[in-house]
Amino acid sequence: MFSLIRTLSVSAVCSLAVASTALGDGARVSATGEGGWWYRVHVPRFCNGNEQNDPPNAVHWSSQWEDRGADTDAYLFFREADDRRYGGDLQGLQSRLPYLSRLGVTTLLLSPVFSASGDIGYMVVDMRHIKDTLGVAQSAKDLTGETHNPSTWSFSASDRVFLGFLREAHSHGIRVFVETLFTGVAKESWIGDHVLYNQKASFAAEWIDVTQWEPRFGWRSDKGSGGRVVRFRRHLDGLDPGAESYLFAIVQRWMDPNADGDPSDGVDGWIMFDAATAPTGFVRRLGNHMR
Ligand SMILES: [Ca+2]
Ligand SMILES: [Ca+2]
Repeated sequence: MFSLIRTLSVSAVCSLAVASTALGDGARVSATGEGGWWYRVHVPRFCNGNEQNDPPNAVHWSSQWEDRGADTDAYLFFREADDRRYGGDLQGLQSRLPYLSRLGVTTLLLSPVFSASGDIGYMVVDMRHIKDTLGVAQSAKDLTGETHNPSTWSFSASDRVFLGFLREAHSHGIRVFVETLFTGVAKESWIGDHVLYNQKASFAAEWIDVTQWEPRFGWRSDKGSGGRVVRFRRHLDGLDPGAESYLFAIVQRWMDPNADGDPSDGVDGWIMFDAATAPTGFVRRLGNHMR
């Protein structure tokens, strides 16, 4: 059984600078009627299993968060502290699966793992691939010839780390849900870039909620217009049909990675970060597609 969780606000949880957060302090699962423990993990802050993929501004895992060092100015300190990264990744999370299993965890709710700008992962750059700082450094560079056609998509080294993690989690009896933004992409995403440079000739020209082409390209975003998240164009009760097809293909890719019709090798559910603003028809079709 697959599940789509609509969540109205998880940003407060994700912005916590802590290693991990237990959902509801051990609340029993109720959404599916099964017994079990759901456990929320902010992957970049849970466990660093591979220092080779650390982002450049990563600090040592055991460093003291409150140590100001030379920064006596509180504003400068918090600005620097906000930019700190700790290098948590999928290898680290996988190494802790036995521990999570001993806790009785049956479902992991992961913070966004797809290629994204920033630390938290809601500025989605490319949902076709896993973020390299969570898998294998620079692995996205090995990908060539990919378009919006799913037949051109391949798996990067980081993607394969995630698929290995899924196998290992399932072998421990743990389901994996992933969170993401569905109704838009980062301006600097591969889709946003393609529209920006190709304008009306882009394959995604109709996907994006463009407010004007001339004299200056403008788009509707999560912050009105011109923000960092480029919104997919609304169409009837959903999103633009091309954008919906792309998103359905993304869901299929991660729920059945080897495309053999058996979903046991894929993710078990999704958390929809942007449920509050997602068109209801799209949410309904997305849920049906997952089943
Ligand atoms: Ca790391
Ligand atoms: Ca499969």
